[in-house]
Amino acid sequence: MRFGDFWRRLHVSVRVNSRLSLLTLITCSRHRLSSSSLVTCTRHLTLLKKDRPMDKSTLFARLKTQQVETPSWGFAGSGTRFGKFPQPWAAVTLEEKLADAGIAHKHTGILPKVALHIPWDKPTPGMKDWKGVAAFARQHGVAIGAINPNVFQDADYQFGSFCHPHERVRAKALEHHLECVDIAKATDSKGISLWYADGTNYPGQDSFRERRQRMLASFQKLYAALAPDMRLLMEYKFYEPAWYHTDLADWGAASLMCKKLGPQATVLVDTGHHALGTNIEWIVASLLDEGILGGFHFNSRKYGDDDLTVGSINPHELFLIYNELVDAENEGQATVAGRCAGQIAYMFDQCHAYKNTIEATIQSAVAVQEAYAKALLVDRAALKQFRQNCDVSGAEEVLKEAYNTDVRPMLRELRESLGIDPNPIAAYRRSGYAEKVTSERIAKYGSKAAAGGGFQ
Ligand code: PSV
Ligand code: MN
Repeated sequence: MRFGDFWRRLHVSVRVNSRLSLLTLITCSRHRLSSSSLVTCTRHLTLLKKDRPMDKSTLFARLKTQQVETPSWGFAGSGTRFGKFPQPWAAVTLEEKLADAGIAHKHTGILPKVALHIPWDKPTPGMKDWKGVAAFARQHGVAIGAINPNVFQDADYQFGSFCHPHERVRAKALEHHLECVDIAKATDSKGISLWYADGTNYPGQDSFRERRQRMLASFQKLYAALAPDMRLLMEYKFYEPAWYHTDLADWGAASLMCKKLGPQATVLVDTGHHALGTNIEWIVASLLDEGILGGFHFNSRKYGDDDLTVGSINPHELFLIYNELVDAENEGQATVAGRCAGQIAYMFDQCHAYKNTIEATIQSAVAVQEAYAKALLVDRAALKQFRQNCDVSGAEEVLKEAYNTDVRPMLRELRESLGIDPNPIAAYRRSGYAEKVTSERIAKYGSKAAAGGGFQ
């Protein structure tokens, strides 16, 4: 068949029955089209929007399952490592952080939990204790998410926490972790989120292997204290604040540690914790395949662990990550990856030194919704077929087709169906909440409110 005849036939077949989209794709690929003809092929695909791989009600049902935890510290004042800036709207107490988190959830509908960082977060006198914290959170429409121990600020941890050469320091770090397990029990939280600044700054400073063994021994004691429905979410990061080596530098180190501990130990991917150019979506796929991916800290970065608003720098990367997650989710209980994907704790980990904290949180929520929606739109049957045919551009075009879809109208409709304003940032600005808390907090803390507390 001549090429022109092929396209004429294809065009007719598309018009006759839009349900032929998969067939169309397969035909395109069977005919080994050149890349320029694939562009035309893709143009034809755009005619088939009605024939999306997922129908609207399934798509909306899936989107409604999306939930992300906000970090309490994301509502607090912050700055750079060189200084802090006055952010008069920033929350200082845990009550204020939870109230702000409740507002971010109210405007997005996908942020129902708040991760706590201990001891940055403490019950206020009005809350009395950790049960009171959970009750206060509920009053603001949110629940308590992962509990983050902090073993990186106290002077005792200068040379490490779980890896420290001194038993006294390791015991102190363990005690703090056990306190966090108790906090999780009291607040009905199911996750202990772990990150270690442990590492060395100069060659020869300490034994790599001994540090690793000390860390494992501490983790084993922590693991033994977990409730059966709790999980460890182990974060890795390749550098900072240690500049020579880091004890949990990458997903391999974290995975090995988790495997030694048991099924309640899982790896957490913080998108800012990789060397530039690292293919994070491949790491995500690998961890899913091993059934060991436990959570995410989403944020954006340009250079290092920049903690910028999700989706602000590389939304395509976020889409590719979600593409792997959806691929696994679609397998449901049938595979290790599918079961793993169903249990992931999604969180943001970012600070907002230059933006209103709640607006940045809302922007992040919208960014993950868009990435997830686009990933759900990937025509997986077509992708599979193109892959099978080793049709590289065909497969890539399937992803581009989904990525380039404007999902904003769909998400506006979704929000309306949930009784939420379709434009969350505008609704938040109209609500006057920022002005209200800014004047209240200036009255309470002065005009330099939250200028000095880091993430606290
Ligand atoms: C470390 O850079 C990290 O990503 C960990 O999750 C910490 O707990 C958090 O940032 C503190 O901002
Ligand atoms: Mn993190």
